Order: sequence, then C-alpha cells, then structure tokens
Amino acid sequence: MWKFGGAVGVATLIMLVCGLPAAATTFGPEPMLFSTSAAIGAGGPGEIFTPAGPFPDVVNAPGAGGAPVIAINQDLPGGPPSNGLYVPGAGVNVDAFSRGEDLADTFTPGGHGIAPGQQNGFLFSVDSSAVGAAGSGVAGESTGAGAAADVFASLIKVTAPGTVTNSKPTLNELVYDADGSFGLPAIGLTEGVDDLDALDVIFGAHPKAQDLSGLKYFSLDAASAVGLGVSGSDILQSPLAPGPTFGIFALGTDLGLNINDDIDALILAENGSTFYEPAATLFDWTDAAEDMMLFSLAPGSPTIGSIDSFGKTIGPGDILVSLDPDGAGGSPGVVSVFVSASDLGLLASDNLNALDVVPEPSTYVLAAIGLFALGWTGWRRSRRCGND
Ligand SMILES: [Ca+2]
Ligand SMILES: [Ca+2]
Ligand SMILES: [Ca+2]
Ligand SMILES: [Ca+2]
Repeated sequence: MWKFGGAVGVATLIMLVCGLPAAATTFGPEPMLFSTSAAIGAGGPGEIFTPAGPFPDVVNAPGAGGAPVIAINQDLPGGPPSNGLYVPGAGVNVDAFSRGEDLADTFTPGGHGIAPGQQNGFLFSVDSSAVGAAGSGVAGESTGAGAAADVFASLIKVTAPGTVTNSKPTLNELVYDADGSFGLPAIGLTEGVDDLDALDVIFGAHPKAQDLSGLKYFSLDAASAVGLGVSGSDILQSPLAPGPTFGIFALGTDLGLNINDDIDALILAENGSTFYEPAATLFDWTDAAEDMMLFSLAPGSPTIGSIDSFGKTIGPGDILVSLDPDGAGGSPGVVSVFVSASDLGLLASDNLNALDVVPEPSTYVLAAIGLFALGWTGWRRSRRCGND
C-alpha cells in the first residue's frame, strides 16, 4: 500500500541529512486531503481532493505538482461500499473535513488528542481577505498573490485554558504552497484564484495515512446545509453502514452553537465509538473515553463576537472547543477559545478556514529516518551530500 519510497523519500532524506535550505519547511511531504471553496478542474467544492504527485497516492510532492485529483467523492450514485461522503446535490460545498484520526490513539497508543503542554503542529489555511500578523508566513503570502490556497503551520503548546505558547519565531510559516514555490510540497492549486477550505493531513507513518475507506467527518457551508435540511454548524459523517446518505455526528446546537453558525474548519480525534462523546473539561479526551473536537467559525456566524467562559471574544480566526460537563445527552456544550487567532499569527479580523493538527516535526524526523532507511542504504552508496 505504501508508495512513498523512491525519489520523494530520497529528496526528503537529502533535506534531513544535508540540512534545510533557507526557504524550506520543517514539515516535509505528507499524505494530504483537502477541499476547495469553488470548483477546480477535477471537481466541485464538495469533493475531497489530493495533490497529484509523481506517485498514485495522497502525498503532496515537493516542487511543482500536477493538478489535484478526487480522493473522496462527495456523492456516488449507487451508494457504498465505495469511497464517498454520500452528500447528494450539485454545488454543495464541504467546508470542513477530517478522517477522525487527528492525533487519535492509533498514532500514539495510550495517548489520545492533545495533552497539556504537548507541542504540536497546527496546519491551517485562511480565506482571501486574511492579512496575517506582521512578519508571519500568512502576511508574506497575502501581500502577493494571496494566501487562501496555501497551508501554514504554527507550533503550539496549550498548557491550560488561555495559556498558549507558539514557538514559531514568525508565529506561522508557509509549509505547503499552492503551486509548489520555494521547493515546498505542492498542493496543485492556483494562487490568487483558489481557496483551500478544508484540510486533513496525516503523518506518513500513521496506519491510516493512505486509508480513504474509513468513516469521514465533515461540515457543509451554510447555504448547502440549509438545502439538505441540516445546519452549517453540524458535524456530519459518512454512513456507518451501507446506506444512501450521510449521518449526523454532532449537532451544532448540542455543541453550544447557534443554528445559524457555520463551522468552517475541523480537527477530530474520534475515540473509535463512532458516536460523539464530548469532553467535560479541557484535555478530558486524553484517556480516549471522549473525542477531541476543535473547530473554527465562518465570518457572519452569530456566535462570533460573543465572550467565552475565559473572557475571550470569539472571532473567525480562533480555534474553538466545546466542553460539556453533562455529556451529549444533557444541556448543550459551552464554546470556548482553545487557540486564538493572535496565538496563530493572525489578525482578529482574519478568517481561518481549514485546519488540522499533527505531531511536531521532531517526531516526523525520527520516524522518517526509520521509514526511509532502506532507500537510504542503497542511495548513499552512489551519492554524497552536495555532490549533485
Ligand atoms: Ca469545499
Ligand atoms: Ca483557504
Ligand atoms: Ca460548515
Ligand atoms: Ca473560521
């Protein structure tokens, strides 16, 4: 199943062993799924795409890549068992997506979701109006052709409610580029035209990295949701068993959101039950008895501008969490800011519209060395760093 050896593996290893060029990222090519806000060549805004690298898999390749291809279909006439979200209709926009494996315990058995004080890479995109904090990666791209089709990373540690450390000197950096400039992993989108609006990246050594067949979790934009009788604030899921259409994982109103809110980005570490089990307190999810679900809201959502339980004003660039001491069957959860826009190097007016979390890059490096050890053994016989 794994097809990540060969040229990409060697290129990654050159970066690891020979040192990173100034413009390169500490996040290498990884299995990546995304959606867009409008149709691209391969399909509409309800499809989940993957960059078309030199290999038939879901890994974004360094440098200029080919046009994206559909990885997971919005709808498939005839129904399961094929790979799809099973959302009917033309023009539907999926605006948040996760396979439910974001730092789930299948990657680190015994640990589930983000632990207190644990540093992780938050990967995100913004919309075409975002500016970014001065000196940040978003600011660098937004002054040019636009940051909306790019993916940025912050290195974030959340120690306690409202206590957040970002160890990126520029707060965020460009890690996956729309057209693969700077030798970064390419997404295959057009700068200044496309807007990447949903993101799911799983580190290559994760057992689900190339697995597109499991349950998928997602949200629709407000207009699409109304047309299908749900809310843009609902988290939906692909069918649990062969069936005609999607199901509901969590109602926005159960999360403590307004029915007119619109979730536009999603991180989910689902604990394997396939039902939503809300955390009662921050980090409650680490025992895998609950799910870790983090999300953002779209501009215009009624909850934007309200004050959370920690005294913070909720904005469209914030990463939010719903905490529910009563559990899913009791009163609605309470929405709070988990990581604020300013902690990510965004302005309070910027909109974050795609989101994921991955282990910090040092974890990648160790695993990548093991992963590519075989290819390296052969490659090193004929080459030396700097001799090409
Ligand atoms: Ca979309
Ligand atoms: Ca975007
Ligand atoms: Ca939504
Ligand atoms: Ca948002």
